[in-house]
Amino acid sequence: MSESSDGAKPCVLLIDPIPSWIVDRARDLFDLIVLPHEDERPAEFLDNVDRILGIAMPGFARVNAAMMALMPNLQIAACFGVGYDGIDVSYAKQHGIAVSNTPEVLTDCVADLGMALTLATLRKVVEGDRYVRAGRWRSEGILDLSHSPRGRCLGIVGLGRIGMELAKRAEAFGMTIAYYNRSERDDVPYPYHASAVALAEACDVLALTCPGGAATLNLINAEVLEALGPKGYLINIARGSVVDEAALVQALSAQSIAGAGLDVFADEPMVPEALFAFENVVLQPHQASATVETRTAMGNLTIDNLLAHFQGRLLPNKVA
Ligand code: 8YV
Repeated sequence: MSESSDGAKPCVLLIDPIPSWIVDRARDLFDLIVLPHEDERPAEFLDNVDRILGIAMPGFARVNAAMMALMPNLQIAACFGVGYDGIDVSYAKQHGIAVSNTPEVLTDCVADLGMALTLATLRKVVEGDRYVRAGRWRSEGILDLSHSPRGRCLGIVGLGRIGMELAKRAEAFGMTIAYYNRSERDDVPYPYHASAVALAEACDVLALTCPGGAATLNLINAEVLEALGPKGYLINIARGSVVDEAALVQALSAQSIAGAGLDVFADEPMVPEALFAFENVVLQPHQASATVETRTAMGNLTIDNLLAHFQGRLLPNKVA
């Protein structure tokens, strides 16, 4: 079905981790080479670089110009994720390499984790769990009181599909919504703020759902955190690169913000160890879209994009 005109299956490089059942499906359709990591250079890869026509890759894999330049016949990079900031898109465009992603199928799960982090942080869910397990409830009495989301304002940086779903969930918990975007939307009822600083000043919980990449690098810096203030919380389900992590550690140490819920980090899986010390910080291993259901849908969509390309059809999710 995915055969090219000479009858051969197209050769695809798949960068792990992608669920095993998706890898199995891809193996049926493509002549598959699996790389454990984008930095690996095993012989199976190096001996076949000329044959590789497509890449399937996790959103966070760094498929930069040097990596793509190794494969002179590369035609498509299909990203297993909505954020494709790991791909050098301008190199891909210059060299006629198509780029696709997997939007929509992960929107609900990512928004769910954004809400879960908001609740976990404000309501001390993880801190409470640690408190019980350590026997402190018995020895020290009740945990310090937590905070209700009700009546608080959720400020969303990047009001796209995921931001909108997070807004819906937050409204169900009695929160009001405000946002900052590259440009104001005329189709939402929420107040717009013209900068991240202005939004941080106006909200109680600042949630990041914007794309990563150069345009948002360190957007949440010391000034924004100061504007968020000692009663404000930061929630990041976007990309670690959006936050100046040193400034965040500094703000948490100085208690100039109230806490943070973080699913993403600048140099994953390396998490700044300074964050481990804060009881008011909830840490997750970049798992917002990581449910069996969503990762299956993402994997199938990644394959659909590759198949569409090799069969000469329009890509369902072409981003470049
Ligand atoms: C995944 C993501 O963690 O979609 C994204 O942008 O960050 C996640 O869904 C990643 O792409 C999995 O490979």
